[in-house]
Amino acid sequence: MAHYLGLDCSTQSLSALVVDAERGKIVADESVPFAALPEFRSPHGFLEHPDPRIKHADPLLWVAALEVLLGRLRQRGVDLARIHGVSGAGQQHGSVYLRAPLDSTPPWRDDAPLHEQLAPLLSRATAPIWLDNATSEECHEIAAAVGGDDELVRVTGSRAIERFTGPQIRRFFKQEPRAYAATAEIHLVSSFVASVLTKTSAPVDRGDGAGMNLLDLQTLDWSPALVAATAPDLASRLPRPVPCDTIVGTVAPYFVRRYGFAPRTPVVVFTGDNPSSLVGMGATTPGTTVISLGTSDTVFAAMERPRTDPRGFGHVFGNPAGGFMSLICFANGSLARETVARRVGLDWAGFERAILQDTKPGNDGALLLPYFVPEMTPRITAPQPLLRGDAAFTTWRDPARSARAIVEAQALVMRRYSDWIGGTPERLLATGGASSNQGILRVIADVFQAEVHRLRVKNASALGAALRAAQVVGQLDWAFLFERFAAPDPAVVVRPAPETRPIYEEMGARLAAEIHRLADR
Ligand code: ADP
Ligand code: XUL
Repeated sequence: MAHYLGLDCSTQSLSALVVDAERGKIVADESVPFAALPEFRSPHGFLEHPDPRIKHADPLLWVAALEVLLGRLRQRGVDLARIHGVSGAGQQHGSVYLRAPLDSTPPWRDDAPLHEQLAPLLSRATAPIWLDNATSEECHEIAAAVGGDDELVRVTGSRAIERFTGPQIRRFFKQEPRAYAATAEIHLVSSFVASVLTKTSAPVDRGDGAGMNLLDLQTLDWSPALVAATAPDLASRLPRPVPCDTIVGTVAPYFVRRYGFAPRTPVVVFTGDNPSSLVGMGATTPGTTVISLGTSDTVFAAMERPRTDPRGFGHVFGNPAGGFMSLICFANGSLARETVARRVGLDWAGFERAILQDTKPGNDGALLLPYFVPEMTPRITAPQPLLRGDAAFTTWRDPARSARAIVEAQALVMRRYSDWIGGTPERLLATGGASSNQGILRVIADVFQAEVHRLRVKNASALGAALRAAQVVGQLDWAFLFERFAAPDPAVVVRPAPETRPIYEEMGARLAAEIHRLADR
């Protein structure tokens, strides 16, 4: 039976999912949290920096994690020779800077870890990731050069966005012009990991490329005006944008020797973690809204034609199954929930109980604005968690209401800022690490007044990658794959309580007024 491997290089971990596509079975599900590689000093996937706006990761961490992950799969008895095709996903927007294409380097040796052999290839030691927020100036410059943010939205589906790759490239060029000059190729996280796996210069998937402020959604190619506005001679440094069903190469001999892949195993272009999750959730046709509760919280849905957010916070990316997807991203997702849980001394089981048993919708008037790190939706550059309520609540002495408060506020902002993607959804699909928390799903169902479903597989992004490999290499159609892998878990359906509707309408209005005071103009 043909097996397919999906990889997901996300913010805090690298995961693998192996599927037996025809039999509808998950053969292996393995993950390496970056906290398990302490030598890279990135327990949450990025390096500490004195400037809180700067969030960079060491790309070699991802290479080291890939080796640990493949080693673990082997140890668990997964026969990688049975893999007929590989694809993958990466956290979006992050960029990796190389002195030379990987295929121009001498054959990789087996006597030293790969990340050590790749170190000299980096023209920039670190990769800015999507949490980085340091490029406001560059965003203004790029927008001004092309005639304003409205023009950027028209061409790329998003205004100039701090975490997007174009502004990040511009900042690098301005701050380190010599290192920029020494850069031959600039990759997204997705195309970097695919390049490593194939030892080639892998192209960029258009769907993920749409998160760079560089791709023209009409031509599906780099926009000459934006490329010119971003940095000199950028065109020659960007990989080609290709459709999502492109086979970009085969697994490199190094991985064949070390981990037992069959020679010439095909690799399908890697995409962004959100487009990949759209596939993993079986949500590639319009009508279902996905809420992904990972490091970031995202809300997204398939759409046939690009539609843009009138408030300017949302984005348009490519849908791997054809057409486009809308996406809204909230930086204060899991890390904000974790901060609250830690501050009031709750583990996740306690956090869940606090919501389901110890508090009630509306939280007796308590409100907590969830802004611990700079937020992109809405734009808040000077974040501070804001607490409104009685004295016990506002001094963090009420753990149960703190837990409910952060989740209620997050769900309310998700609803408010996703209203443009197509009315009130009847059905939501939840994924990501925090979707295993029933308390969180309950609040989301009540706030959206919609049924929340969850899939059996937790890692939708890695699953989406494996399914894309099966669709392209195995020529299996989407309906066949979704029926087998993306059916919601019938045991997890959270139905909204209709009596909570007015409570959340009132609370939503209060929250909007508070946000109005806090958000940048
Ligand atoms: P990413 O793909 O962005 O790296 P994941 O989707 O793997 O993130 O989610 C990781 C996050 O899930 C952790 O930061 C943690 O806060 C959260 N998480 C895990 N289990 C629970 C739980 N039971 N309740 C709430 N949050 C959880
Ligand atoms: C989407 C975004 C994040 C990253 C990390 O625009 O920035 O969702 O893809 O998951």
